[in-house]
Amino acid sequence: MNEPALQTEEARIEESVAAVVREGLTAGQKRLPPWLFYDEAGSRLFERITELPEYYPTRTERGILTEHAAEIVALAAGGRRLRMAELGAGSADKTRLLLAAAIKQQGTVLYEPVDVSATALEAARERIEREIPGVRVAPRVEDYTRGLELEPEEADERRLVLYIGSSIGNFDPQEAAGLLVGVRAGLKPGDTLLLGVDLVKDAPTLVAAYDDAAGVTAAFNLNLLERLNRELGADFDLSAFAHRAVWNAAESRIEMHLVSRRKQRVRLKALNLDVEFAEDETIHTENSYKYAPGAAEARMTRAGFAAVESWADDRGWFAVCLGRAK
Ligand code: AVI
Repeated sequence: MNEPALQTEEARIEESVAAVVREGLTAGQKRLPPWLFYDEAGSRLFERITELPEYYPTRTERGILTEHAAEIVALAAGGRRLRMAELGAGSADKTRLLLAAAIKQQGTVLYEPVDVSATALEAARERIEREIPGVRVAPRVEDYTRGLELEPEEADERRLVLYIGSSIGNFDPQEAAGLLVGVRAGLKPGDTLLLGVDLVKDAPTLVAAYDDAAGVTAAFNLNLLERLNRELGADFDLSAFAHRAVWNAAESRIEMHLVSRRKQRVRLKALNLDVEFAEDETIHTENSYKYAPGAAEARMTRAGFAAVESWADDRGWFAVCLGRAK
C-alpha cells in the first residue's frame, strides 16, 4: 500500500477508536468492542491463543476441514469452476486446506480475502501467493459487516464464501442475522457460504478455553488497556485490573470482562475524559456466542441459504456448515 493510503487507514482507525472508547467507557455497563483487541501485540497474542491446549476451537475446526475439504469444495462447485472469498484477511492454515482442495480439483483458484485493513490484506496476499502456487489473490478492502460487495464472477463460475474460525460468534444474534443477510445479498443463487461455529458444551471446558492456565487470554484482554494507554494517552494501571471469563448460559455466550481490582480513576488524555471505577466494576470486552446443534443452519436458512451439509467433530464441539444461496 502507498504512504497516503496507509495514513488514511491509520487516521480512520484512530478516529473510530476514540469514538468507541468514549461511548463505551461512559456507558452504564462499561464496554469496549472486541475489534480493539487486534493491534500488533493483540494479533500476536491471538495467534498464541489458537495454539493453547485449552483453546479447542482452532484445532477442532482444522480437523474437520482436514477431513472434509475435498468434499466441501466439490459440493460448493457443483461441477463448475469455483472462486473462493473469505470474510477476514485469511485464517492461515485452515484457509490453505480449502485452497489446496480447490487447486487439486481445478488446477488454479482465485482467492478474494475481504477485510477493512488494507495492511492485513497485503500481508495475506504476499504470504498466500508465496506459499501456495496456483492461487491468485484479489484482496478487497471492505467492511463486510455492512454488506458484501464483490467483483461479479464469470457466468460459468460459482463462489464459495468462507466465514470460519467462529468469527460469527463475536456478534450478538441480531448482528449475526444482519451480517448473514448482507452476505446473502452479495451472492448469486447457487453460490455458497461456509460458516464455522463453536457449539455449546460443558461450562468448565468453555471457561478454560477463555481463561487458560498460562494466562495468554488474560494478557490478550489486558492488552486492550495497554492499547488505550498508547493510543489515547490513558493512564490505566494494568495491575489494577483482572481478566474474567464467565459462561452466561441464558445468553449462550462466554463473556470476557476486565475487572477493576479497586476503586480508581483513569484519565484518557486524548479524549479529555476521566473515568471512575468502583471496586469490582467491569468493562465488558467480548461476547463469544456458542451455538446449539442446528442453530447455525437455522440462522443461515432465515438469511436466504438452503442448508447443504454440516460437519462436526466426534465430540460435537464445533460445526462447519455449508449453505447455498437460494
Ligand atoms: C476471534 N474469535 C472467534 C475468538 C473467540 O473465540 O471468540 C476471540 C477470542 N477471544 C478470546 N479468545 C479468543
